[in-house]
Amino acid sequence: MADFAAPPLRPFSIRLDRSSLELLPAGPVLTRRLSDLEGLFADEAAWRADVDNGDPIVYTVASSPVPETATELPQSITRIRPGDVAGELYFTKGHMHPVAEGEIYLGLEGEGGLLLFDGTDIEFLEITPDRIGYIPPGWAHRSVNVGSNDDYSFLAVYPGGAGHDYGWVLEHGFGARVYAGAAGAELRSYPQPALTLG
Ligand code: S6P
Ligand code: ZN
Repeated sequence: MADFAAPPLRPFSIRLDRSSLELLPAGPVLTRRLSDLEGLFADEAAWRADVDNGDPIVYTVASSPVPETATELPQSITRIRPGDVAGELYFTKGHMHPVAEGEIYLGLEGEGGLLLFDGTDIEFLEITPDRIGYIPPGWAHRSVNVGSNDDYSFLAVYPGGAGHDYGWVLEHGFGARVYAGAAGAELRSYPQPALTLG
């Protein structure tokens, strides 16, 4: 499998292949199955049943060779499959950057949502192709595929020294969950009732 390049890097260009949605040259690819998302879905029994029934891939993260080291600026493409666990739409684990630094996401295909939580306030940004979502420092972020049939893919560009704190999410949650509703995706903040999106 391709690996990250070792600093110091020389200037180079990266091609975004529009048909395959790959970054070329490629770096490592991370695959997250449903079993990797333990403790994150609201309905734990339904999550367990789906894990036992094939443990599907929920998302992949394909990086360029630019490494996650301080002062570098890595990029990756996340592709989230369509699906849900008892109505709760497939999402990424979500994390906080322990070194408070910003990040941008650029929508590439499908319909996505960017759920943000700073421990108090919740924001939800709709991310479609060519739309950029800005993640300010201090906001935990999780991506959701809100489309019913297609993959949702986006390009992330982030500071290589920001780090990824997944424990913060297990401790604080996101303040809201995203479900498939009759009229589209529904953001259900807890403990408040549902809001219909779009
Ligand atoms: C990195 C950036 C993304 C995510 C990716 C997977 O800072 O936010 O590349 O790593 O979307 O999400 P997660 O929460 O599993 O890292
Ligand atoms: Zn991030």
